[in-house]
Formats: sequence, C-alpha cells, structure tokens
Amino acid sequence: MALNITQKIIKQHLVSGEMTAKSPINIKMDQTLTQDATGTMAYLQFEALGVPRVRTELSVSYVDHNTSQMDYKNPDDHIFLQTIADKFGIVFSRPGNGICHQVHLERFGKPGKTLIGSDSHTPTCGGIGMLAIGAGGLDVAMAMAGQPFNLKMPMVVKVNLTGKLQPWVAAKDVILEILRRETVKGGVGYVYEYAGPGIDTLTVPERATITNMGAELGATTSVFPSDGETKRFLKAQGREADWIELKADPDATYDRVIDIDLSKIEPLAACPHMPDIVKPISELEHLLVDQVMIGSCTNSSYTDLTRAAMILKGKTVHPRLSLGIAPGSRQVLRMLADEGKLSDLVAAGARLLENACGPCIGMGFAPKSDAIALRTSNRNFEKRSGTDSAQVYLVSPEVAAVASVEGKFTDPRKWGKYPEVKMPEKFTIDDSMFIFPGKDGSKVEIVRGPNIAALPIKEKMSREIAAKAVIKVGDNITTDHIMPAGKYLPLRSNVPEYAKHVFEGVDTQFYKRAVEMKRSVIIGGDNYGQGSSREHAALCPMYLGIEAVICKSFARIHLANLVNFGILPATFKNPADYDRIEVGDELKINVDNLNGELVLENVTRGHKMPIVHTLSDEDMVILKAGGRLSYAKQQALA
Ligand code: MIC
Ligand code: SF4
Repeated sequence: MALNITQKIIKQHLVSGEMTAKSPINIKMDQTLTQDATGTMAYLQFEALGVPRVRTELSVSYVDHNTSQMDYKNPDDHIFLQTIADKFGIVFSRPGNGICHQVHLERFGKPGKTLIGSDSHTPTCGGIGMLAIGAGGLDVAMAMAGQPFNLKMPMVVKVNLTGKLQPWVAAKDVILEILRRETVKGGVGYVYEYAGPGIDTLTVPERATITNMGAELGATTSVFPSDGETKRFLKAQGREADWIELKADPDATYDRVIDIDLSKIEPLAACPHMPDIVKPISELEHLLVDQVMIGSCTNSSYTDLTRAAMILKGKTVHPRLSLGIAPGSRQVLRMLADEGKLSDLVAAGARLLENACGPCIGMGFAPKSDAIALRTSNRNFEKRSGTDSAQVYLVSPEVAAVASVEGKFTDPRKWGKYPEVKMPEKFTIDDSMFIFPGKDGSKVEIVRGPNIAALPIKEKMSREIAAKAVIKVGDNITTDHIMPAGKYLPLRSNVPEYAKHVFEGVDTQFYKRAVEMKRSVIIGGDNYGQGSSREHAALCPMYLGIEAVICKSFARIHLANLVNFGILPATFKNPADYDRIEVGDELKINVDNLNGELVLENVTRGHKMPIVHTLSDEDMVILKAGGRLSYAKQQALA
C-alpha cells in the first residue's frame, strides 16, 4: 500500500493499534527533549516511576526558558536538572547553549525518527523529516521510561507547495498564510505534511519555521520530506551520517489537500491577539511601532539573523523604538560574532538579549503600555508579553528589521534589493556546552534546592463528581490564560505556589473561589487549552480541586494533560447547553461508568444535559486511578 511520510514513520514505530484515522495507537519514541520550565516536573515524574536509566536512543534536557536568575529559584532548577540528567543518562544542554528546538534541529534531530518533547513547538524538527510531537511532561517521562506514546492516529493534510517565494517574502509568511486559511483550531487531529515542487526552494531553517508554527494550528505535528536539502544541512552540521531519504510514495493518499503557490504569498502579520488574525503588511502601514524583537524558536536561525544584520548594516534603529535580538543558539551567536554580523546589529542599535526564550514568554523586554510590538515569535496571546495592554504582531525577521529602521510597519518590498543569504557549507560545531552523562549514574546525588517542591498526586476518582462551576470562559482559551508564565515561570517546580496564579489574568478571584469551593468544575467554549504543552495548566487546577472541564471542544495536548492529572475532560453533546450553567451552580456527574452515557446535572437550575468524551479505554482506567502517575505506580505495585 502506498504511504505518505506520516504513515511511514508511524508504521515503523507502531507498537499497537490500527493505523486508521482517529483510532488509538501506541508508538515508540526514539528521542525525547525537555526544557527547564516543563522539565523539572517531567524529571520528578520520571524519578517517581522508579526506572534507573532512560530507555530511549537519546534524551536531552535543555535550559532555555528560566534563565534570568533573579534569585535562587532558576539556578536551583538548573542544578537539579543537571544532576538528575547525569543520574538517569540524559544529555544536559547547559544554560547559554540556546533554545531547545533550534539546538535540537542543529545537533540531534534525525530524519525518520520519532521525538516527543515537553514543549508544544517540538514539531520544529519536522523540518528535517522527523515525526516530532509536543506533549505534557508526564508523557515525556513515560517515553523516557520506555513506554510507547499514546495518541489518536492522525489524519494527514497534504500541503502542496508550488512556485517560489518572491524577494522579501519569508517562510514565516507561508505559515501565516496557512494559519489564515486553517485557523488556530483547524489543525486539531491532523499532521500537516509538506509536498510538491515548492519544497525544493526552501532551506531547512525555513522548513523548520513552518513546522514550528504549525503548533499554532493545533496540529499533532508537521513534517517535510528528507531530501537533498536536508542532507546538505546535516552535512554542514557534521552529521551527514544521520541523513536518510524520506518521501511519500508517488500514489500516497491524504485526508485533505491544500494548495499553496509560494509565488503568490505576500509579507503578512498575525494581529493581536491570535496567530490566525492575519493581514498583509501593506494594510498595516499606518501603524507606528514601539518595539521589535527578533528571536524565539520560530525565527532565530543563522539565516534569519544574518538577513536582519544585512538589512540593518549601516542604519540606526528608529528613535521611537527599541530592537531586541535573541539568537536561537550558541552556534548562531558564535557565527554572527565571528562573521562580524553581530557587530553590524549592535552598531545599528540592536540590544543583544540572551540566546534563550526570553521575551517570547514574557521574561524581560516587555513592551511599554499600549505598545505596538513586532515580534518574530509564534504566539501573540493577550498579556503573554508581560504588558497587559501591549498589541503584539507576529512577523518575519525581514519585516521586523525594516520596521525597526522605519519606526512603522513598512512593506519590505519597498526597501530595495533583497539581501540574499547563502546557507553555510559548514556551521560552527562546538558541543562543549552539552554535558554527556557518565555510564553509571547510580552514585550521582540529585541536588534539590528549596524551589523543588514535592509532586502532588491525586487520589482515585470517586463514583460521582459533585462540585460547583468555578469559572465559565469563552472560546480559544489558551494555556497562557489558564496558567500564566512570564514572571511566574520560576514557580514551575513549586505547584502549591504556582497554583495561586491559575486564571489570574482572566479572573483575579479564581484562586480564592476554587479554594473555597474545594471541589469544582471549569466550563469552557471551543478549543479550550490551545497553545503550550505546559501540564501545569492541568496540574495546578488539579491541585486546587478541579474535578472536570466541560467545554465545547479541546486542544490536543491539553486534553491529554487533563487525563494525565485525573481531571475529566468532556464536551457538551449539545453545545447550546453551555448557556445553561453559570458560575456558582452546583453540578453533578455520575462517573461510575465512564463508558456509558454521561449526564451533567445542574442541580441549582434543575437541568440535565448529556456530555460526551473521546477517551480511549486506557484513558478511562487512568482517570479512574487518579491520573497517569497514580496508575503507573499502582501498576508497578501490582
Ligand atoms: C510556550 O511557548 O508557551 C512555552 C513556554 O514554550 C510552552 C511550554 C511551557 O509552558 O513551559 C510550550 O510551548 O509548550
Ligand atoms: Fe521558548 Fe517561545 Fe519557543 Fe516557547 S515559543 S519554546 S517560550 S521561544
């Protein structure tokens, strides 16, 4: 049977299940990655599983989110991560080495392999033909323990690329065009697989920008073929031996096809506050710009920053704005420095930020009140930048660089000659900031500072959920709404403290109310939990006594995280029933038989409404046990 790339990789890694759309499958994960903000929990969970050593081909622990070190909390996390990596056989990427997705693409990703990462932008490595999936930390911990990853067999969209990008039009504009068409929830349940002659015109970093931001579609992942261009990239990284050819069979079939003529795309921006509110730059030229940031895992490659340097060379950033640059990795930073491009950027007035996530997740470089900020990152959710009233637009490095000189949105096609950047034949290779684990970790002491709190675990699910509606929210609620990051990010290893900030930006009384109610239920709209993989958006609500989330529809990773932490995720069978519940209403759900018909009773208003779920048999057992960790422990004991 003819197969597409997604099916080929899944087939090679299938442990159990039927490869028919939407049926539950288990696949073997070759590699894992974590970053520090989700990693501390993932490793505490791994430790709780009692497995002496990781059972993957490769596991890497990156430090890139919490790097500001305003007090002991971040460095405590770092040393915990470093020692636990050594103990369990994990490669540790030291702070200063770069953003996990950029570094993994450069140094470790392999075509045809599977990767699970505790960060939603793990699909970046789809740019070199990996099946790379973002998940909660607990799913990554299970994969490190050698357990297969459980997911629904995805449907596959063929994105048929033809033509060639015009000068000043970038890979970022391609994914923005796809987001404009498909929306932030259009990709749920799908893999976006790139095909067609247009592929030959895109370099690996460009492909990685596209697969990175495929996360914003809600997709399971995105993947490009592994071809001659992939081989050139791996060769330039000194890793030619990691290359294999990978392409879809000529008569492979897909569930859906979208056609994109690259030559027709124009420079675009995602407007506040969603990545799918996309407009051409030419329609935004009346807007003055107060801040520009070039960086993040979407657009911080050598080619991105080199092009920005070429645009800015000999110019000065406009007096009304501040330009921050954050190269994606130490490799990128060193090459820019060695080639004099860093000097060009700094001479133009760019402020050099650390090669880490930084402003993307609201860690520094916040815009001023009401600012219009142009960023090359992937998410412009309200308040994420750290400034509640800021208006963040997502753009390509080209648009960002031109705007930083002009002080306003400017269609870059007016700027003159397009700076062509050649892909290097050899990247600067220096793996000295990785710590490779010793052969035997049994003697290694794990260092735990006071910021590493114990892991909360839920008790078994009772036969009936009797709880109050604690909050009612609308559509497209992101995990940034549920569990704000930014200034609270250092609390990731301390659930009792972090839980005080659940839903803070939406409703300042949430925490108080949840504590008073003891047991409660969240009512949501469509695409509840979109965005990041942060399991704290389930773990902290679980800690506050949330028993169920009932909404119109869920985002994939968040749904899995709710199950992992023993919270029932269900949807209204009749979406109009959403209107029949208000905050404070007393609710009951008989969950004795999760397999049967579930009814949500609004005791306060005297309504009964059917609710449904998409849980697999295994998910149901996990929920009953009080979450995946409780389940794994109970199994281990048995
Ligand atoms: C993000 O971009 O929102 C993050 C911060 O990288 C998250 C992970 C986290 O919350 O730690 C993600 O994308 O999964
Ligand atoms: Fe870091 Fe931003 Fe990428 Fe998340 S999206 S991994 S915060 S750079």
